[in-house]
Amino acid sequence: MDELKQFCKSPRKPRFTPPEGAVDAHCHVFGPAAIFPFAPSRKYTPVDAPKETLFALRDHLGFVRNVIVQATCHGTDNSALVDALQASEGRARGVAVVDVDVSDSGLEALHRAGVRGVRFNFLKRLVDDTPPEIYAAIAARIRRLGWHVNVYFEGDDLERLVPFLTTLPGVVVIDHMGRPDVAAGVEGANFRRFLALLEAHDNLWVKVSCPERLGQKGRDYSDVIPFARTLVERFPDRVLWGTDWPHPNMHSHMPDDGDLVDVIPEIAPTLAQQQALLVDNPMRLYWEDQAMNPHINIPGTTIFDGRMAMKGYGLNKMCYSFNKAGARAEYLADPEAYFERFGLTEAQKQACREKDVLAMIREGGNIYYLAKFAGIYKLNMQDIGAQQTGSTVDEFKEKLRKAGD
Ligand code: 0GY
Repeated sequence: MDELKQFCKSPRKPRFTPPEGAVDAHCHVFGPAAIFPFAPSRKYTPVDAPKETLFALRDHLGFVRNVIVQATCHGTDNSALVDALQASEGRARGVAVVDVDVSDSGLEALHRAGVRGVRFNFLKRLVDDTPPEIYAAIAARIRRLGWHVNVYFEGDDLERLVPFLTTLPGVVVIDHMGRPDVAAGVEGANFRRFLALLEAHDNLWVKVSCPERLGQKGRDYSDVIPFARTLVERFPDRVLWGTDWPHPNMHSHMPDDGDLVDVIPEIAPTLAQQQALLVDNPMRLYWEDQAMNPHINIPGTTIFDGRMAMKGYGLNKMCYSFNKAGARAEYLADPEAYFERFGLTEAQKQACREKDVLAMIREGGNIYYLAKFAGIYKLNMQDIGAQQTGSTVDEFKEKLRKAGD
């Protein structure tokens, strides 16, 4: 069937009302080509889908924010994306596509505009091959900014990509449920493998999006719903939802975005699931500074919440590895190489070098995992307590003894 170019110009008003502050976490802007020309290397040429139309759609569907993902037709020229972010009054964040030799100042400018991630695309019909080592180098470059990696691949490519995906540091967001073969059902081997992967790697997030591309029944999306629902039930804190507007490269039908919004209560039936999917999860990933954090101001206390868990992910994972004697020996032989392996930030590395437990906590270290780190250096609870209270070990012991009198 021929490619359908024109997106639905007057989507219906959805019956479902998204929760307050809802985020459409996967959509694009195209052009306008007269101002932001498409990339010469592109594999398709879409119709213009400018920011004004996207923002009007956002309001019409009952959403408040967008995450705009750089589409392949704009290559690594993120100008249309940046223009939309800057016009959004803080209500859009972006996922960019960058070359490995992008300058640090170029990355910082993207960050200031609102970019919070980079996208790696593995679909042959959309992009030429990029060697994994190039993607790995980009992933290393963006860590400094706290960005995540967004990956787009077909279900059949999952096995081939697992070794690469599981070595990426930080959060990795997988587009469109990893594009499962819907005909195989949720019990199919590939989807079960996908679930097992998410179970084993809690830095992997997933977009429960794109029923219009994955389904086999045209506008009836019922065959896709079990996949999305399973993911929302199993991983409520790691799922995102998006319209995928303006739906490039569609052949079967052009979706009405109102219909897509009405799929949400079927994949996330409870209010708690809807709140996590549409508000809390995207806010945590893209508007970290504004995400709900009711206990943030307890004086003198570092609150270990979801935000801190994300910040400390690499550090805690490293400490967890110390359960194995071989890992402990490897660490002691070359701590710097070991830090790199787990993608520690400079502040985390410095805290480890100085064995400064309080600094490690400030950098997202969870005391449960840090105890394993302390064990390596034969620090006991009194050594750590002394650090935490700013006293010597003897003073701390004396304090404990007195408290027991
Ligand atoms: C999507 C899906 C597609 C296209 C792109 O970057 C893109 O060109 O992502 C697709 O054709 O499946 O997420 O928009």
